[in-house]
Amino acid sequence: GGGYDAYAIQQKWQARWAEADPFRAGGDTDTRPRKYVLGMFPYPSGDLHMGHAESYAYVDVVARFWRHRGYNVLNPIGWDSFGLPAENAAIQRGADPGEWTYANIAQHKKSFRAYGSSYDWSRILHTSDPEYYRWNQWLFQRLYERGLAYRKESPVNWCPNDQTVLANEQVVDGRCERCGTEVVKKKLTQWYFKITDYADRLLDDLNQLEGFWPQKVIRMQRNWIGRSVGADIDFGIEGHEGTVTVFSTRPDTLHGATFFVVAPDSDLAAELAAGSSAEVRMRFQDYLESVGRETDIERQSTDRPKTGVFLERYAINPINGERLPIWAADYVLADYGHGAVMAVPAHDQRDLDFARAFDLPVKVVVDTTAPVTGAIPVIELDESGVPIDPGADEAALAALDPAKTGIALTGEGRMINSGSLDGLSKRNAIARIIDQLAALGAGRASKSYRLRDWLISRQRFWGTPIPMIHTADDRIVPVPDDQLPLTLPDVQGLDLTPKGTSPLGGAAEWMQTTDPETGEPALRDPDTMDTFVDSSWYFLRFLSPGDPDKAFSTQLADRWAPVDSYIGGVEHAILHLLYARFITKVLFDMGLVDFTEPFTSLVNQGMVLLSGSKMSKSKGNLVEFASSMIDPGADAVRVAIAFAGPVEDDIHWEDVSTTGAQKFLARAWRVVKDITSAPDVIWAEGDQALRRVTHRVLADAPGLIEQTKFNVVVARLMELVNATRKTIDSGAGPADPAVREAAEATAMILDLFAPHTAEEMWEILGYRPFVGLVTWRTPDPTLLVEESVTAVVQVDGKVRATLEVPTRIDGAELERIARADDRVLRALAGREIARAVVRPPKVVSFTTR
Ligand code: ANZ
Repeated sequence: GGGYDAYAIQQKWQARWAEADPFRAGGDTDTRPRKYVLGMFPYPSGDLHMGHAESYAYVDVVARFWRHRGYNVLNPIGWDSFGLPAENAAIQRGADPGEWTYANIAQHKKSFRAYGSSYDWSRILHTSDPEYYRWNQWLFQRLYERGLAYRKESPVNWCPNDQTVLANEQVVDGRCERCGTEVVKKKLTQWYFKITDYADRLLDDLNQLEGFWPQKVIRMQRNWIGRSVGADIDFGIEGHEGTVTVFSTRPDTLHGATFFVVAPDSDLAAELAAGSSAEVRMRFQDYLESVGRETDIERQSTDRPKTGVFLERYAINPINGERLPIWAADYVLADYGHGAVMAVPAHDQRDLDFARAFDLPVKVVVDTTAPVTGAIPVIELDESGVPIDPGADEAALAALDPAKTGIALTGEGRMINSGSLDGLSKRNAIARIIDQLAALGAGRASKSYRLRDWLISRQRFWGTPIPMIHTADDRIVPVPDDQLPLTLPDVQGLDLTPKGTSPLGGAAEWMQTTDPETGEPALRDPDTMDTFVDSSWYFLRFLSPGDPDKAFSTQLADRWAPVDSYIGGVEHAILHLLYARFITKVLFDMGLVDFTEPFTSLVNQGMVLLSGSKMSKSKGNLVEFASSMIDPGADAVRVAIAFAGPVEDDIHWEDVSTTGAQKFLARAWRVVKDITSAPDVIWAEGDQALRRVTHRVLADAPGLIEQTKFNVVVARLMELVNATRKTIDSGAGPADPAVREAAEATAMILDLFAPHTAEEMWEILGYRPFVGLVTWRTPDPTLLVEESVTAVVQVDGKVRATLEVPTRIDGAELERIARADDRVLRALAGREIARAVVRPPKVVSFTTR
């Protein structure tokens, strides 16, 4: 007797796995093909919740699947254990961030063991271990040598609450990604990684990922890099040495420029204002202060009134010598393009809004009523070779006057009022004007990117110390490689409360060092690195996590990397994935890896929601991972998650039935208990109908798993268990070989979702562990042939043909076959079918006129 005891089964198999460690990746001598399956490693902040339960359940499905398919699978786990959550928790509790971190990690490990995740437990890494972070420092030095790590003073995003700088990527809608505080700008000297050097490659290589990464992530990365193609144009400034350059995506509209705008917070604006009257200087100062309080988002918002200050200075249009008044206005950003624009109000909405607010002229240079057909315009020239005005429809154009309508003409058309450009299409006008500007030495084709360099300095304790030395004579030199790791000082006695400077600065002894070149006293850099540095290359460290001599082995990277299947949340669509892609390309350029993209395929799971919102501690709707498993058991939680819907969809936790999942598992287990045949039965002698169901599932499941349709596979397993039960109860009985065959297939496939139960079933079936290592059964093709029926085709009430068709044929297909049949065509003799009645799979009836 005895029922299905999820808890006992779980305990038993977790102990066996812990003892035998069966899921270690095979080493050098393993000749199987390889798969690297990786879940984004967790932050050890608090306990794991249902979002983790979901993500790591999917990871385990994929890892287990490839093992069954005969692959040598690498599926490691580690912790992204530096960062603000630990530091903030430590400050709140007055504790050591390390203690808090490692206590959480211990809890996580227990939870993953209790979940039955099939990790290679020999490869654990924690990024906060000196053995790990010394290689962040090594990486920093290599970037520094290549000119890819540099310091500069610039306005940075500053979170007044966390008292630290943030990368652009960590500012969401003008607020700190972590705490939601409004981010302000502050001028600081900081370390940057020069990711902009890789902008084109980061963008172009996204094409390779098309079809393997979610469309949404590719799109987000493209937008983030934000490449714009256009021209740089140099304008002279009256009373100013040299020229000022603007970036424009519409150099074709140069003749339509009627004023010039500089970002108020740019050096140029300050310089121009300084050369102006006292009154202008005062107005400019006031304006600058008010702009300093605005976020970039506010500044770019199109629906707020335009503001600005006329600087009483003039720019000179290089193409026609026109004087353009120069304004400082907040809609122009200091750190995009060159921080200055030529304003073309007729064809740019922002410029038009500004022109209307300050009564500036509007000059139309593109006739958007003129049709543009094809890429090559026909330009009529007069006898002196000047293009004849293509004849803009004056009335139609007048109706579109942007000065009156307030709507900028952004569409395609033909150039007008533009001298020798008149009549050209936009594309050709752009090519022509760039040539003309080049001839004048006043412009050239150019690109601009939204992407900024990656700011990596953080004024916090719990991170990788930046391995640089500031010498007494103001040089900045790297900590020599043989002095790495540069470990964190003891936290005892350090004040971690955020105050805008790094707590490491307070570690007086630690800060003192010597100049490696002169031996003179020198100071360390007190900042730590953004933790996204840690996660930008960790997938390589998993290949040899204990290596004391190098960050990773090129030879092992050749063997295992890139990651075949990467699984994690869409919240990492930009930051982590972009940085990892960048560092991978740098490592490629260093000759250390032979690939340029780190993650061959990417799966983003949906979120787990409770009452419609994302689970979080602050909302009080958090279901903790460990407690979720107590009652139904780990297997039921995993099955319920997999069954809840497509991987990429959100899961509404209140709709998820772990009870239903547990019942299903109990049913599967009972089938096995009821079997009376021995392992050596001859399957071919079993019930054919059940055999067909079994082999169909064996044949279909691999494709479904590869398409991450896990829910469909669970549904098919449920059908298989039901069919097996039916055969036991009403058909050939528990001794039928087909029943055993079905149960064995069930155990093997169920291992993907409910590994404890599957192992238990496998043992009851008379086999030695582990079902997790069993090779997928090859379906018998003769059992996959569709069953067929005879369909009849009538024409005007007379049977004209019979067809052998699959039982599961649909109406459209049946009608198509009937219409194409020779005998039917002969019976129709050219007459048209007026009505078709189709009843799949057996009847088609055509009526002619
Ligand atoms: C003249 C012009 C005429 C423009 C026209 C557009 C339309 P994207 O596509 O985002 O790259 N611009 C350049 N630098 C800027 C800055 N620092 N802050 C705000 N705006 C800036 O936009 C490029 C266009 O944005 C540039 O092309 C420039 O305006 C403006 F009919 O130049 B354009």
